[in-house]
Amino acid sequence: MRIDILSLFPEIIKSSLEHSIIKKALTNDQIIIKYHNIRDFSNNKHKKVDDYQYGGGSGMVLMIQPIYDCIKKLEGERKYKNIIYLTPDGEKLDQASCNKFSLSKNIILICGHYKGIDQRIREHLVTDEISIGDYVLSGGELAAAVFCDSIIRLIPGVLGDESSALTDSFQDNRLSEPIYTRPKNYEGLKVPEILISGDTKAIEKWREEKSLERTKKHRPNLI
Ligand code: 6GU
Repeated sequence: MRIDILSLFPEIIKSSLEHSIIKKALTNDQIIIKYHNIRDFSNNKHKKVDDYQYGGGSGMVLMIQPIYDCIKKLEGERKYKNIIYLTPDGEKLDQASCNKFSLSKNIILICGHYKGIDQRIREHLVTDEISIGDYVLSGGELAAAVFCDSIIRLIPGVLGDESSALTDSFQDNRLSEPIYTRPKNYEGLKVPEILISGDTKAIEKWREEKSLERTKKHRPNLI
């Protein structure tokens, strides 16, 4: 998979993706991420990328030219199935859409800033508009990092234990069960006896019950 990210602040995204599992996926070439600074594509002699809104209103808007030219250049090099604009007024990202996007070969991510980007980009070039939740961030960069992390870990072979992405919360509309590790007793805080019983059938049943209990409590809408 290759992801091309258009942003005014690529460093924010880069620094979030250079650790742990995602770093390893990058090093192993299981994923290629290319960063494109929108400012580098500005035709303006001062490298201007934003302007006032037509019709009046507060806040600057990212201009069509640098984003349009950058996308057209990339599209001249390879085919993109998804050209995604990250925006709080997009469709909410969930595990089902992460699974879908993780199958894509080439993806473009556009990170907005200020008031947002010129609507013509959204109407004519963008294929998907994605939000990561019902709150507003100062820019699309952190959302892009969240998006990349959530789909890269789903690429086969990226997680060491192939089954572990399948047992994540949400994969079957259930939150994951409580987990424990050594020691069995710390300052009187004990691990549930059943997990140490060796009775695998009973453990499986307990995990399912706990998962359902947690889902009912925190996210009843999933049931
Ligand atoms: Cl994708 N962008 C911004 N700026 N804020 C958000 C978001 C995206 N998703 C939730 N809030």
